Amino acid sequence: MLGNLKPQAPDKILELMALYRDDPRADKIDLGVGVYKNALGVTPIMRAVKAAEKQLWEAETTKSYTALVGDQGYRDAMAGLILGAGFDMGRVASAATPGGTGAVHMALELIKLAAPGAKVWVSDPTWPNHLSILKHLGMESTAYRYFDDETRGVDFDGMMADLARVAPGDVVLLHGCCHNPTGANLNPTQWGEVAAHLEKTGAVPLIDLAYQGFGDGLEADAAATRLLAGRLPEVLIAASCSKNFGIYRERAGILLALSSDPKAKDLTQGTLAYLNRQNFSFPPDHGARLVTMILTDPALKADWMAELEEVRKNMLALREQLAQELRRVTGSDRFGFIAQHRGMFSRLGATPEQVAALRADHGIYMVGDSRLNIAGLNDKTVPILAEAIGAAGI
Ligand code: PLP
Ligand code: TYF
Repeated sequence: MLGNLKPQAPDKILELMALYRDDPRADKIDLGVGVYKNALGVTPIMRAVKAAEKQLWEAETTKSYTALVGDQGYRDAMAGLILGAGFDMGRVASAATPGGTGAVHMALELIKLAAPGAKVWVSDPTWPNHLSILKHLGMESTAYRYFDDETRGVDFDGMMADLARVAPGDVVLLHGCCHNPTGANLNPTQWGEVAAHLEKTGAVPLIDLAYQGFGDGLEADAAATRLLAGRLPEVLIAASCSKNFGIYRERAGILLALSSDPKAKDLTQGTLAYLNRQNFSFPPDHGARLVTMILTDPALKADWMAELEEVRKNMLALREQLAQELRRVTGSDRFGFIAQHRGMFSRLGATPEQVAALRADHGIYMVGDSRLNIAGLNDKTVPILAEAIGAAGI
């Protein structure tokens, strides 16, 4: 039986991690996988997470099962973080999931149950796992234009022209902030136009929110999600705690499913419990519990927010420095977009050959589509990268 399996295409980002690990060069630079690293190249455990873990170890009296959709306290705290304190929580069905990936997966399964033929529109490009999960679930997807190869910003006219073809009940997958892999994001006016268009067409947004707090701040990064949530009758939100709490391996995520009708909300809540049970039964609790403790304890929350702000500002400073170094090396402003992009990633716009040359000649690892992880840099390696980009003629 098992011999009949067909090999599956490997994840290129994870493959790159292995290549980097096996490179013996001492001065290699890892700009591949989307994990935050400080100036020492360490992915730290955040102070508030350590403190909450200590408290939890003292106070936790049982590891018995929670609920199929996870702990109520976690779901409330996350809904508040994402949707804001004033939101009508009566509209929100939710389920804790294993990471943001689990939330994306559950959202797509929910769509499949509710609207079996629904087509899912995805940005070109998008996070490769969106496409592979859609394919795995046998769901139809269509790409909409998103990235402008010339300006390295959003091709908004192209995007809206493509989305003009969405049908009622189609789903449009949007990155709530910090687009992965490009780093290019819609401005508030453009988000308003997207909201109006979805309202007019009756298409449902699925918002992937994996980097809240990594772009312009916790509130600003949730603004587009809140705008859509406030204007549209149905909205799906798949959020991750991996990055903004730095708890990647704990697998904490959440799916929020908003409806405007109490009967639909109750049906959705029951279906989320059903779907969790079919897939993995109870979701992981440890990371979710730490998140709940942090979000509900004013001192822990203040410390977490302060550290997240340091992380965000560090990435912004690296963006400014890299744009400036590239201005010096190339004598032009054509890399100015790096300072405009937000989040961990920027797509440079280099060819696969140029990306391969950076790796072979300089030990600089970025994803084949020329996505680089800004957090993989520090103030010493920024000039080295800028020189290498110049030498590769990018
Ligand atoms: N969505 C996007 C766009 C991401 O980049 C990530 C990153 O890892 C995720 C979802 C989910 O991450 P995780 O499953 O590790 O929480
Ligand atoms: O895009 C990234 O690098 C992150 C981490 O299968 C990641 O989102 C990469 C690949 C993968 C899961 C997570």
